[in-house]
Amino acid sequence: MLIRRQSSIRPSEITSREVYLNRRSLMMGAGAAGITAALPNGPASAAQLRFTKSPFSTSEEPTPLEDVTSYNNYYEFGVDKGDPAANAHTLTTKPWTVAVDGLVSRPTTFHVEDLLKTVTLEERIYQLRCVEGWSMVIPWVGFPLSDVLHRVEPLGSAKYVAFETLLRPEEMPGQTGLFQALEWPYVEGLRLDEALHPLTILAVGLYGDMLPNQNGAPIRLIVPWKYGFKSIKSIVRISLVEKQPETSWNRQNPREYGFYSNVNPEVDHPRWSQATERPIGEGGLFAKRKPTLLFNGYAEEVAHLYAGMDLRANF
Ligand SMILES: Nc1nc2c(c(=O)[nH]1)N[C@H]1C(S)=C(S)[C@@H](COP(=O)(O)O)O[C@H]1N2
Ligand SMILES: [Mo]
Repeated sequence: MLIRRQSSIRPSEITSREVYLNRRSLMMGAGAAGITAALPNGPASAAQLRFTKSPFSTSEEPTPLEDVTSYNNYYEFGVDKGDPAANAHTLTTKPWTVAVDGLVSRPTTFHVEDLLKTVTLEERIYQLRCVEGWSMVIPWVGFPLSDVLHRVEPLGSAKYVAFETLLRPEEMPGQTGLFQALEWPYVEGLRLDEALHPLTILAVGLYGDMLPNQNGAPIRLIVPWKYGFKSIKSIVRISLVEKQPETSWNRQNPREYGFYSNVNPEVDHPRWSQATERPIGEGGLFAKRKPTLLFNGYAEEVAHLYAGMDLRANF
């Protein structure tokens, strides 16, 4: 397992912290000048992005790139943590379109390449808390989901946003075979106000480069105050809808995974406590667990969205 994982990581992906920090300070300069274009595609590590710094970033130390790109959940490529890094290189991410449709005035199919020319990319260093009880700190590069939603002009009847991952069994080995962990395509959803919240982003990169395939290339959702499975990868469709949409993990086990899935140390998973988490990249399995925070530490920004709601009933 360890051997397979190591051999699947290109040496170019293993950026030392020092190199990353130098590169980051260089790019901060470029971003501040207002340049927002993405460089041409190629191997992930060769396609650096330009972005500005965001006040929404945490000051926590980012998890090493090596861990961020080798310890993944992406069931379309297998259920083991090393499977996505080993298998996701088969995915063709160019060309790629995202259809934004449903209850909107201007349904639009965006080409990711074109979209990148018209958005202002920001680096958002966010906490990621998986429902399984581990966490990372990841420097994403992306832009607010609201940018795209505003462009299609949601109708008054739109109350929720539904997201869909690519369905392509030819390139996604987890979507074929006898054992199917989930129903495909992977689907997720947010309430419209959650989707429009400034912390909610579409990420196209991490650590300054284009997203590696195992992290959801070329475009994925990041909702930092919710358990990681809400942050759906490799999105092909975003639909504005009236009713609460179905979501993959809720469909699979509604007792264990709710629609909201806000990080909450006081609402345990039926099979384990959610009070603490194991930071990945800090001493492996022997890392000291740290307390999990309400809304993953983003309570000040998002608690108002749930005012008056019973967070136990709406888990
Ligand atoms: N399409 C899709 N999106 C997905 C998943 C998945 O299996 N398929 N796993 C989720 C889970 S459980 C987590 S914790 C995060 C992990 O993101 P990362 O691998 O970039 O850290 O992706 C989420 N998005
Ligand atoms: Mo997760």
